[in-house]
Amino acid sequence: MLMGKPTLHTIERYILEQQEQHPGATGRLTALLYDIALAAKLIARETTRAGIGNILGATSAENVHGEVQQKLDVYADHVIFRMNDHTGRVCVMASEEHDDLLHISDRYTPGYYVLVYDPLDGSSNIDVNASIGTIFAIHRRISPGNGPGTLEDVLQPGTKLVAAAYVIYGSSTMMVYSTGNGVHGFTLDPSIGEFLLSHPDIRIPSPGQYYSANHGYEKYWSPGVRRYVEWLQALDDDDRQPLGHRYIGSMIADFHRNLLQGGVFVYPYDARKPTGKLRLTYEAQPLAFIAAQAGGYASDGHRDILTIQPDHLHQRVPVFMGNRDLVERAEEFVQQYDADFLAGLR
Ligand code: AFP
Repeated sequence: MLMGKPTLHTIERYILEQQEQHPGATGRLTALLYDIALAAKLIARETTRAGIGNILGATSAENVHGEVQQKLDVYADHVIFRMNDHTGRVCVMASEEHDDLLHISDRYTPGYYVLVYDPLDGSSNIDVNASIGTIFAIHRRISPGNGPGTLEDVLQPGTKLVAAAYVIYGSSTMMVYSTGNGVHGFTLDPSIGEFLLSHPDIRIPSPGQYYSANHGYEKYWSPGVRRYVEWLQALDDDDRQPLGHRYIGSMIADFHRNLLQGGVFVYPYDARKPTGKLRLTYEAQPLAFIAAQAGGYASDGHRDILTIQPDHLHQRVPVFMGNRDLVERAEEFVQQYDADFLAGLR
């Protein structure tokens, strides 16, 4: 008897249904999201075999940030590019693993969308079997004409994003995406190879339960960040409950937990890293877009991350991201206490 059972939504069906709500839609974005989901399945297949295959371990190549690339990074980067270089849907790509733009071969017609991705974030966690992820950001092209996309197309503020998604390879694989109409999460059923709707219309619960920050760097923190974290720990008030602390060192895993359970992710500027570590276009913008669509907020301490106009491809940005009230509190602390500290970093 099937009556009364909830409808089974594959990611393809769900994306299509969302598209049908927009009568003018051409289907190009829908198709691009399918391609991304397919790339995610291929990467998930390899990440779950990482411990048994010879794919485990680092290659000798370094990426533009001087980090040793893992073999899975190389694989994920390649799969995403190859999945999107010939479809006629994308005019240019940018990957966190490459110095420069990834151009579409002149054998193929450049498309209308711009795809920016971090193929495997948190890759230093691969060898210890902790969760890792892939992040995608999609813009419309803004350069005139139908030729190859340009740097201008990639360097757009987050307010111009058409869609953002991430995939987390954890105890299960999940894809979470937004096209500006809420945030929806799908869990991969490996037995049928399909992403099934498991988390419709995700909203960040309030009050937030957790904060995520690398306490190992506390000695480099600014006075504002220190005071903020002490406030999260409720050190100033015996009667207030502290937030729990969780930090994996894999932004997707920390972000995903805080999205589902409420909390704030903090990767600030500090005495060693005046602009923090995380990349604006590859990591901060797409996750800020998803946070905002789930009712949350992301700030660099002074302004909404989505409003920042990037000026170069691998730009870094300080990040405070999660429940709106917790992020706004961070802004208050850093604006009150960090003016001198920041002036000293310049
Ligand atoms: P890797 O991809 O090199 O592992 O870096 C991951 C990351 O960009 C982000 O996912 C983490 O939140 C952050 O770096 C962790 O950095 P710290 O080790 O400095 O805390």
